[in-house]
Amino acid sequence: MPILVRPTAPFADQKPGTSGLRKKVTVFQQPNYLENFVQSIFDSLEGFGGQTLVLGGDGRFFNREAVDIILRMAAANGFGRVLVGQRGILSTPAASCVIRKYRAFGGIVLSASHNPGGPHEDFGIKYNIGAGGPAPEKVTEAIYAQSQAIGEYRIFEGGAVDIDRLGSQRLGEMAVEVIDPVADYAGLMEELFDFPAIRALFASGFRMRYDAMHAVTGPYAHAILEDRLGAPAGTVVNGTPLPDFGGGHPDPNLVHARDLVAAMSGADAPDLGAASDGDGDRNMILGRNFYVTPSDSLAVLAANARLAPGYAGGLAGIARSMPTSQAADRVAAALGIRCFETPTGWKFFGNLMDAGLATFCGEESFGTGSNHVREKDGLWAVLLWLNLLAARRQQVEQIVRQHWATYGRNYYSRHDYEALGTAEADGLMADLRGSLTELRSKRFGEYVVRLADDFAYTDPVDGSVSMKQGIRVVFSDGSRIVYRLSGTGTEGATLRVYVERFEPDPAKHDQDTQVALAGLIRLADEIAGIALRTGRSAPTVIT
Ligand code: VG1
Ligand code: CO
Repeated sequence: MPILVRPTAPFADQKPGTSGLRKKVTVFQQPNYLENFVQSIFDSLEGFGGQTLVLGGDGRFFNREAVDIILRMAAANGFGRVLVGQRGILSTPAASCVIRKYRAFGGIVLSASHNPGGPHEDFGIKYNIGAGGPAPEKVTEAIYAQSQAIGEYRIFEGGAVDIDRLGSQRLGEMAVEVIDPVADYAGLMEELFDFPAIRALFASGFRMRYDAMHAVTGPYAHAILEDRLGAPAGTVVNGTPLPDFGGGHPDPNLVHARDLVAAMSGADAPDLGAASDGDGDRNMILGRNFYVTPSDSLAVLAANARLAPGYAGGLAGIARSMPTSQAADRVAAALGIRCFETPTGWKFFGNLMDAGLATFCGEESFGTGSNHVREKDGLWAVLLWLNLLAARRQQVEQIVRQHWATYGRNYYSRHDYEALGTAEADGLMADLRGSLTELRSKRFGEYVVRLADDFAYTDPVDGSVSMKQGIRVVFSDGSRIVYRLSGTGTEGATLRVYVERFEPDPAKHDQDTQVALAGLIRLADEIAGIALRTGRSAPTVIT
């Protein structure tokens, strides 16, 4: 059998970040670059001989080429079978669903998520474990270690697979099953949610606009919202996945989904607006003239979870990433369930879900999900919103305002400073770290520092420790400022500043978020010297 063993040498920059290895397409196109990383994944695993691998991606530029290489390498390394999405497509949550359903050994997901795509934009690759979730740190560290010691890789030459054609094929000794990327996932959604109630909602004239941003969720949204749930044709816009996402930035937030935001304003706007990112794991929820902060969305969904058949028995617990607002904690307290605070990145939720400690998880970065898979899931969040709108028959805004009236409002915003110099950003964080002791005893006007630290997390299930997960400055009234550097970018550094203030008084729930947080935003700059050190007078993106 034509298995070739090719000599190679390490690339120094193959350390996975918050969510896999993300680089410019041109970096991945270098001879052996992708091959090295894939071989490093396989070399760090044990016992996959004859087992099943799941493979798919968000359809961005270089997806097909990468699928072809990975299929050949899986065959040469001894996998028994690969389940690959037709045309090489699988959204991130669908990949997780397929890994779990078919008890695969693991999966490889090709995506740079919300980063732009195209010949000069970004590509990414991530390994997911058999439970369906992103590999935990000990696995990504092992992959990186392998990548720094690699001397050869194995690839099957000869034969070809047609990934456009559904069904079984062979590549050498290995079976390749080309699967419908939507069917398994859509079936799972139907088990979790009250489809008849949502169908009745649409039949009653409820209007929705779902912006797939020319990314992977288009086919999923067409099949589920329009075909199965009876939403009128045209509900899904930008529903054809394109390798460059139509030149856009497939990031569902107020800045990059501005067409949707515009369509959702005005008296005649649809009742619900939603969007997903490049690989389908993020979501943004809008009501008519109303934006739901992702942190609030997690809290509202948790408080209403029992309305969906899949969660009628209640939640075991909630988990949120540290920078995510504490709105969900209040719901957990009211429900009498536990709330966990993890570092940023979905990989930290896996153990909690596997151990039955958390049912819902969320991040401020437009990520929400549950234990139905082990990834965040954009369309899942949209369907849960639809389910609760169908059950409550209120507008999105009413539901959120009632939530605030019950639990209080956590005013929350994230300010991103993109494309900073790496040395400049590292210096800012290092100095902040150095000033923690001094900060601990400080008062800034009405704000008295109660805690200042660099967040460290001990996983309650396996005891693994993750250090340096973000600087937090917490004040005596519970307000917080959090600083961390992004681990998903491919150019320079991005500083993220997260600001939160709790307001219990319903009479004060009508303020503009930036106005309500103005004092803390000023303080965030004063403490870190952002403007002074970076010369930036305003953030690049505010969410
Ligand atoms: C960002 C978000 C984080 C999310 C990660 C992957 O990471 O802040 O919450 O888990 O992206 O999401 P960072 O390190 O850039 O802050 V996705 O949809 O890009 O896979
Ligand atoms: Co994503």
